[in-house]
Amino acid sequence: MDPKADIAVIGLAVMGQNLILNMNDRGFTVVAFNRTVSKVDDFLAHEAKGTNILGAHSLAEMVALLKKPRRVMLMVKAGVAVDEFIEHLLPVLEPGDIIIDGGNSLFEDTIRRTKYVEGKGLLYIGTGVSGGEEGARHGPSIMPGGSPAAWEHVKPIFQAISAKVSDGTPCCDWVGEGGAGHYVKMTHNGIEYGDMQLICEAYHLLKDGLGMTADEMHEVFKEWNTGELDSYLIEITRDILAKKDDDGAPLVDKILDTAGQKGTGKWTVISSQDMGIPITLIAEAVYSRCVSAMKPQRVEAAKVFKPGNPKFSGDRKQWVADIRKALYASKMISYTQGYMLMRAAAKQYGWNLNNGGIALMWRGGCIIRSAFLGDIKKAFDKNPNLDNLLLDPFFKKAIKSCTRSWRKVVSTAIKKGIPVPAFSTALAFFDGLRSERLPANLLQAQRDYFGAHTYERVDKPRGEFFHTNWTGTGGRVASSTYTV
Ligand code: NBP
Repeated sequence: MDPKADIAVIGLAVMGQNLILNMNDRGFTVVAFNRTVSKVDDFLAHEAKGTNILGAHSLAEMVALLKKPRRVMLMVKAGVAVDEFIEHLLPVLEPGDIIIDGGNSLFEDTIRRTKYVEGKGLLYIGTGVSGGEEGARHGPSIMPGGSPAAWEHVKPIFQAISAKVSDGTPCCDWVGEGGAGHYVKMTHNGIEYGDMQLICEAYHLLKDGLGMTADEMHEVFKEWNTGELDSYLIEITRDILAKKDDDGAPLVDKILDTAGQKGTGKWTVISSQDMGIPITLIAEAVYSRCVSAMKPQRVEAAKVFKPGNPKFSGDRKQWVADIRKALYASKMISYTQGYMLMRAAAKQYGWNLNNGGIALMWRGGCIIRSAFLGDIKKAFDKNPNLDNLLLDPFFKKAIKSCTRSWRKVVSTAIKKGIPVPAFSTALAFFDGLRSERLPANLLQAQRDYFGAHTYERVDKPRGEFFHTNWTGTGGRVASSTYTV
């Protein structure tokens, strides 16, 4: 067998198959393998028929077909399947060869695997791939991290198959060492949860607050997709609202209102807790899916706590404009929080993240692609060390122009009993952020009262800690201080 293949892809489910076809279209020779080997022949006989794609029936056969350094990409279920394949691959590969995990792996696993594989003399890449089936086939957003020495070997393939922005720049660049690629992909998915929840809350307000039909809402989202909210998720919402079931009724109305999740939103929130970064909007988006899944309890509670009239009064056109602004402002908060998280993670794990590059990678191909990410890219181009997105002049002005509508929408939704957890947590975060003084002075007093946790004083330098014997019966010993 001639070693003529540029790359091997293991895993012939939806992502693997489409990435292989994409690589083939770009002129790369790909060898396909799958745990259930019969799927290789099936793929060659159908989807890959007439292409240059090769099939292998064993790992040894696959490896023999690869040019050196060998590039082997796993597109299998995240978790043990990746560890198992690494164990099977190590004996058949050589030092300098590259194992790539393109699945949605937890970044901590990628940190561990990078070290492990590098320890065996090979190189490792953990890469986020976003865009679903369509993206994988025609151009995903690709976020690679891992062993820096591997990048030059995968760069030509990854950048060729990735989505491109309008000037042709690929939505794929090196993210950073170790688990950086999967961390950025995880944050992308968390932001995706947030964007979807925001759109769902806007839909809820239009539907119940304004009593709009699916066709009317289709027109609203169509209009929204032409401006600052222009994005893939608004676009598919527009199309979903126009879709009719066989009986001519809107299909969306027939879909059970219980949301599923695969865990990447949860991972983002867990990491934010570890890092002490408030990504409140993504957290609410994850919890909102959990609330939606409590359908039987909701049905019972709805009988007991009957909702009142949810209808908004006043100018409908104005309400639509206000909801649009509330959505835009909340979205700015969500991305601000997401970038705060990535910044903290980069500091903690020693990654040199390129914030503008991340916006560019997300600009096309992935589920959160939007015009908005172009504005974020510009903000980081102007100031690569921007601490907080809201402090960029463009976003400062943009959020100021939305606050009146945002407060009106959130307060009216609360009065009318329409849940808007993401809109309202975004506003609460914004108000917290712009409060020079928060009530945490009282909180520190409480902590010191019951646990001798100490506090700092406004009239003393930072870093000096005080303890008060609040009751006169406590001891003189304070608890140690630490920050979570
Ligand atoms: P799946 O996540 O459904 O995985 C299917 C593949 O994993 C098959 O090749 C299957 O082999 C293999 N596999 C399983 Br399942 N358990 C295995 C095990 N214990 N050992 C070895 N192989 C095993 O496929 P997918 O939806 O194409 O996703 C692939 C990866 O890409 C996942 O990590 C996913 O989270 C990620 N991703 C998916 C999307 C999407 O939109 N679907 C988007 C972005 C990223 P078999 O054929 O023998 O069962």
